Amino acid sequence: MTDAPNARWIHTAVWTGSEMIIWGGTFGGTDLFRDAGRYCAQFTQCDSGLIVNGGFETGSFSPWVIDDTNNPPVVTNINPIDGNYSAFAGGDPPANLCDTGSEPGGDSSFYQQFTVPAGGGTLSFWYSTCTKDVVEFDWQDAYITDSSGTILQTIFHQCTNSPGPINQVVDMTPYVGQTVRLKFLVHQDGFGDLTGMWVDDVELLVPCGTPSPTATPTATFTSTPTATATHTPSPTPTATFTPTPTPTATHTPTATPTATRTPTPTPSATPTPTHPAFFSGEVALGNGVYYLQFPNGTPFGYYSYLTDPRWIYHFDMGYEYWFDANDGHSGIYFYDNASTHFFYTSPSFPFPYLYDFTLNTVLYYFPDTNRPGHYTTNPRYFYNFATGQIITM
Ligand SMILES: [Ca+2]
Ligand SMILES: [Ca+2]
Repeated sequence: MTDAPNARWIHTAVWTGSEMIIWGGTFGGTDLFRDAGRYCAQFTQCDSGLIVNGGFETGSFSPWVIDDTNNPPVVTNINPIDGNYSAFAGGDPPANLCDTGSEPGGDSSFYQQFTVPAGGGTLSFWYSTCTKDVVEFDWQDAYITDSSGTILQTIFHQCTNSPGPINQVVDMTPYVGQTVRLKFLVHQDGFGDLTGMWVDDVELLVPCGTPSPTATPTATFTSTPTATATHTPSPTPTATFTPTPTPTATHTPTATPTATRTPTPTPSATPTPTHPAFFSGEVALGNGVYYLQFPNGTPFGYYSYLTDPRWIYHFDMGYEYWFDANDGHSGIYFYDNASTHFFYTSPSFPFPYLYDFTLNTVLYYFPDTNRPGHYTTNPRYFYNFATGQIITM
């Protein structure tokens, strides 16, 4: 398992099927209650299918793109890493892949372009190499580039002789939502001492069970939430709530909030009286984890109460400290730990609309379209009604 959390005891851990979520606990007298996290288990990773023909078993490159042609890369059945075929760049194919021979001067390269899904995932590929030269003159490179070919990350730059295949992995979380290329390149100097590289089994690994993304996550955020009603939150701040809000936010949810606001159902199981009205209807899932869906059908999501029950750990929003708005609308103020902003929201505001007292505007918090019941996280995407921009924070 990778990304294992620090050792601790008296903690809570929940296995969601793809991630271990851990919070609380102590170790060596240190209180780790703020040291929560989500941990991916390597053994649950599956091929997302986003990289097409990653094993080159079609016997050709498509949809890989051949970029530099000194020499043109080939799909070869000579010394394949896995299956019948691997890709090969450099050398002097088909006569001579390695050793010495007729060596062009220049680059031999190919790439595949894809959009990194929410969560990023892990790029994995296998390669083997051969050379009669040194890195000052010839090289075997792998890159992450943007869609214009500008290098974002050099995965390796080397000149090695490694016939035994090597597995290389790349964390793609820095590129979530970006359209990038995975590019392989061999450079030769034309002296006659050849250099080459085989590539095979290229995959973007994601937690097993993740629906394979069909669109870029950014594309789903382009639509502006349409609004038609006017809502003025009239919070009555308590003494503990320092910023005196005078919100006159105009925002416009599609549904008429009053229509959806029905008397709060009184669930037979759940909430302890210490949880404010906002959380009415929450369902205890065990191990201290709750799931809340509002009467209008909108999920609030998954969260747990910390030792101080005014702190919740929301699986997507992060840490939130709540104040009951006591406004008769089950409204709530959140102190958002990640942004240090104060929010107001309620089941009829309705969440995921938030009034941000620092930005003085209504925000719309974007759901994660790939994970029902979840909202965007790492980064969190919001629509800012004051600027008309989508922001992360
Ligand atoms: Ca293969
Ligand atoms: Ca050379």
